Amino acid sequence: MVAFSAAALFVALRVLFTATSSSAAPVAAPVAAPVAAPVAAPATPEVAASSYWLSSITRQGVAAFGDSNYQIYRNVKDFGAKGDGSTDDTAAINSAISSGNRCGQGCDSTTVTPALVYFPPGTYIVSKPIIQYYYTQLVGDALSIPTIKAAASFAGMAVIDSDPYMDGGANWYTNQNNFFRQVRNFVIDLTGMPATSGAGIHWQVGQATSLQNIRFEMVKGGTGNAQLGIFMDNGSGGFMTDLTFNGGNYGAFFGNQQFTTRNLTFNDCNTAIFMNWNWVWSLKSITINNCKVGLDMANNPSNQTVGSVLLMDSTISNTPIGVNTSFTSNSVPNGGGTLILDNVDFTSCATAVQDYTGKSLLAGGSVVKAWAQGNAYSGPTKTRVQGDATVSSKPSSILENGKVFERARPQYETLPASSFVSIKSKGAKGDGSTDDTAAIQSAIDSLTDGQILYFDHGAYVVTKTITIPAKCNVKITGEIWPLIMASGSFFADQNNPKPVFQVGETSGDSGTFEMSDMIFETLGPAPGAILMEWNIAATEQGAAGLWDVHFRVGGTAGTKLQSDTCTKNPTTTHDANPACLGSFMMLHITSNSSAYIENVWLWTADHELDLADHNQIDIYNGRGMLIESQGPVWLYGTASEHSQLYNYQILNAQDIYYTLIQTETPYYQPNPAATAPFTVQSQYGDPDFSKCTTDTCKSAWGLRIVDSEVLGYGSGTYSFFSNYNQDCLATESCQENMISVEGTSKVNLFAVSTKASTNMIIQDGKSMALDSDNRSNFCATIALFTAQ
Ligand SMILES: *[C@@H]1O[C@H](CO)[C@@H](O)[C@H](O)[C@H]1NC(C)=O
Ligand SMILES: *[C@@H]1O[C@H](CO)[C@@H](O)[C@H](O)[C@H]1NC(C)=O
Ligand SMILES: *[C@@H]1O[C@H](CO)[C@@H](O)[C@H](O)[C@H]1NC(C)=O
Ligand SMILES: *[C@@H]1O[C@H](CO)[C@@H](O)[C@H](O)[C@H]1NC(C)=O
Ligand SMILES: *[C@@H]1O[C@H](CO)[C@@H](O)[C@H](O)[C@H]1NC(C)=O
Ligand SMILES: CC(=O)N[C@H]1CO[C@H](CO)[C@@H](O)[C@@H]1O
Repeated sequence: MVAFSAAALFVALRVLFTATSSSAAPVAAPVAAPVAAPVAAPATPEVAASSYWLSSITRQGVAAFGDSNYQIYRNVKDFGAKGDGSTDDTAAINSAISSGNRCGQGCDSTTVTPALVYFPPGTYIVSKPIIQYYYTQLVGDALSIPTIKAAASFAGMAVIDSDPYMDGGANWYTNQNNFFRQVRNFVIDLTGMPATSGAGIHWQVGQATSLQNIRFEMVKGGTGNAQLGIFMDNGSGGFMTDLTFNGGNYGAFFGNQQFTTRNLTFNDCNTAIFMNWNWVWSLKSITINNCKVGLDMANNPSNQTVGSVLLMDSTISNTPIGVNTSFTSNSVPNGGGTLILDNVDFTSCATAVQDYTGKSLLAGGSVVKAWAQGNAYSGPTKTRVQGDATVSSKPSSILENGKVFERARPQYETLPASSFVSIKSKGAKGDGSTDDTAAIQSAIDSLTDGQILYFDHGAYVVTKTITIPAKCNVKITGEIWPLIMASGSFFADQNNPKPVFQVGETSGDSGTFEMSDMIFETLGPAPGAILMEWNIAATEQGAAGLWDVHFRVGGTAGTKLQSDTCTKNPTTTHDANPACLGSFMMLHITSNSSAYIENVWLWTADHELDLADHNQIDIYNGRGMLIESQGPVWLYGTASEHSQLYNYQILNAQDIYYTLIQTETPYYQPNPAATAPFTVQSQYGDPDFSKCTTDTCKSAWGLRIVDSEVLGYGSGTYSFFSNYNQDCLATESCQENMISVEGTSKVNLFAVSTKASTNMIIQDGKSMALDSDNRSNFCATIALFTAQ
C-alpha cells in the first residue's frame, strides 16, 4: 500500500458518473440476531438448496484475537434474504454483512472481525448498494451461481460497494489501504435499470483483494447508455479474473496504482475497457467481441493520466478500434501512455491502435506479436519506439497453446462436503497460543487422496517445520484467511534459518499441491523463519500453486509486532529494535521446483491495522521472495513490500514469468540501512551493498536479477520515503537504485515503472536507465528493457 495519498493523483472523470455520493452510503440498520434455525424447505426451484460444500460444512472458525462468540460465517438467507426474484433483499443482505460489531464506517481497518458471507442460489433483488465491509468475502454458490439484480428504482453508487462515499466526498476506508476482500461467483444484473444509470461493483481497493467468476449483465447499446460493470476510481491493488461483461457503456472503468487482470471477456459494450488512470496495468487473456472500442487509454491527452498498459494473449474481434491512446510520436505530454501489445489478435479490427485524434498508428487485420510505444532500452541507450519490439521467444515450459499458461483458483465446487477435513476436528486449536505443530503435521500425514484439508478460521501457532510431502497431492484451503504463526526458539537464529511450511521435502520433489485463502505470520520476532519453502516440482503445468495466500508480518492483533512496541522512530539514528524483527524470508522458491503463484501479497506491515492509532511501524523483515527455480514459475498479481534486503530476488533461475509485480522499500531506510539487522547469508545469494558510497544506495532492492532468464510483464517498484521523510520526492530520489540486473542474465522487462529511484535499472553496477530521462505521469516508466 502507499501511505502517501496526496500525490495519488486523481483525475476528474471524463465521463459523467451519474450516481451521487450522497445517495451512496446507506448504513444498514442494526438487526436482530440471525435466525439460527435451518432454513425452511425451498419454496420455488429458484431458491433450491445447493450441494456446494461451502454451504454445508461444519463451522468451527473463531477469530482467535477477537471475540470468541463473533460469527464469521453468514448465510444471507439466515438474515432474511429471500432470493426469490421479487422481494427486496437489500436490508437482509446488508444485515448479514454488517451484524456483530464489524469494521464499517469510521473504522479504518481491523483483522479480528472477518466475515465470509455466502449467497445460496437464487435471484436477489436490491434497491440500494450492498456494502462490503472491511475483511469480507462475498461468495456466491459455485454450482448454481446466484444473481444480484438491481431493481428499476435502484439508487446508489453500485450494486456492490467496497468503499462508500460519504457526504462531502470522503470514503469509509482509505482507498489504498482497503485490503482483504473477495467477491466471487455472482451474476450482477443491471438490465432492469434504465440504461442511463447503474454500476455493478464499485471496487476501490488495495492489496489482497480479488474478483473472480462474475458475469455482469447490462443494457446493450442504445442512446445515453451509461451503465458500467466495474467502477474503479482509485486504490492500490490488486487482482481480478474470470469476469464477463455483457453490454453497458463501459464494461470496466479502471483506475488504480497497479493491477493485474486476467481472463476478462467483453461482449457488446460501447467501450470494453476505459482506463481512467494508472501507474501500470496488466491485461492478460482479454476477449473483446462486438464492441465499438476495445481499450480506451486516451483520457486527458493534454496531460496524460495513464502511466502504462500491457495487453497480452488477447483477441479483439468485430470491434473497429482496438486501442485508443493519447501517445503520439512527436508529443508526449506528461510522459505517460506507454503501451505494450504482446500476442494480440486484431484480425477483424480495422484499426489496432489509433491516437486520440483518430489517426491510425497500427492497422488491424493481423495478430500483433510484440509492439510497444514508449521508451525502450537495449543496454544504456534509450530509443523512443512506436512499433514492433524485438524480443526473445518465450520458453515453451510457460506456454499452453501458444499463450502463457494460467489457472484460476480451484474452488472444489464438485466435491461433497465429506471431502473436507477440518483441522480443528483433527485436534488443532487455532487459538493463537496452543502449539498446533503436531496436530497440523499429523492431519497432513493422514490425508487421503481427494481430501481437502480445511483450516477453520483461527490462529495456528507453529514451532517447528511442517513438511508437506509432494507425492501426497495435498490440497489446503482456509476459512477467510486463517493464520499460521511461526513462533519460538526453533525460528530464532538468522544464521540458521528453518522453513515454517516446507512444501516438498527436498528441492525437486515431484507431485501436486494447492493452497488458497491462508495467511502466514510470525508471533513475535522469528528472524530464523522462512515462512514458506517451496520445493515441489509440479507433475503438470499449474498443478502446484498458491492462490490468495498472503504473508503478513507484524501490524496485526496477536503478532506482538504492533504499534505499542514497534512504532516508527525517525527522529533518532537507531539500530533495529530486536523486539521488532519479523522473518528471515517470506517465500523461497528453490532451484528444482516449479510454481504457479496468483494474487499473493508479501507484506511487512508499514502500519498498524488493529490498534486504534493505526500508526506507522518499524518491522524488520529480512527478505521478500527468493526465486531460484529452473522454471516454470508464473507470478500473477503478486506484491512484496518493505523487506530489508530485497523484495524480489531471482537467482540462477530460468523460465520465470511475471505479470505484474509491485514493491515498496521500507519507509525507515536508511535508518537503519539495508545492511542491518539481517546480515548477508551467502548461501542465499544475498546482496551486500558493498559498492555503495551513499546512504540512499543502501536501500532494499525492489527487484534483483542475478544470472537468470526472466520475462517480466509489468512492475511497479516504489520508494516513497527516506527515513519517513518525503522531501526526496521533489527530486525523485528517495533511493539510488531500484532494479539490478547482474551477470549472465537474459531479461525482457516490459512496462517498468519505478518511483523516486535515481537509477531505475542498473546492470552490473552501471546505470542503464535514469528516472530523470523517463518521467511519466507519476512514476518513471520505460516500455522495454532488454539484456541478452
Ligand atoms: C479517488 O477518486 C475519487 C473520484 O471518484 C476522488 O474524488 C478522490 O479524490 C480520489 N482519491 C484519491 C486519494 O486520489
Ligand atoms: C476464464 O473465465 C471463464 C469464466 O468467465 C471460465 O469459464 C474459464 O474457465 C476461465 N479460464 C481460465 C483459463 O481460467
Ligand atoms: C498534470 O496532471 C498532474 C496530476 O494530476 C498535475 O499534478 C499537473 O499539474 C498537471 N499538469 C498540467 C500542465 O496541467
Ligand atoms: C479517444 O480519446 C479521445 C481523447 O480522450 C476522445 O476524445 C475520443 O473520443 C476517443 N475515441 C474513441 C473512439 O473513443
Ligand atoms: C536439483 O536437481 C539436480 C539434478 O536432479 C541435483 O543435482 C541438484 O542437487 C538438485 N538441487 C537441489 C537444490 O536439490
Ligand atoms: C528528460 C526526458 O527525456 N524525459 C522524457 C522521458 O520520456 C517521456 C516519454 O515517455 C518524455 O515525454 C520525456 O520528455
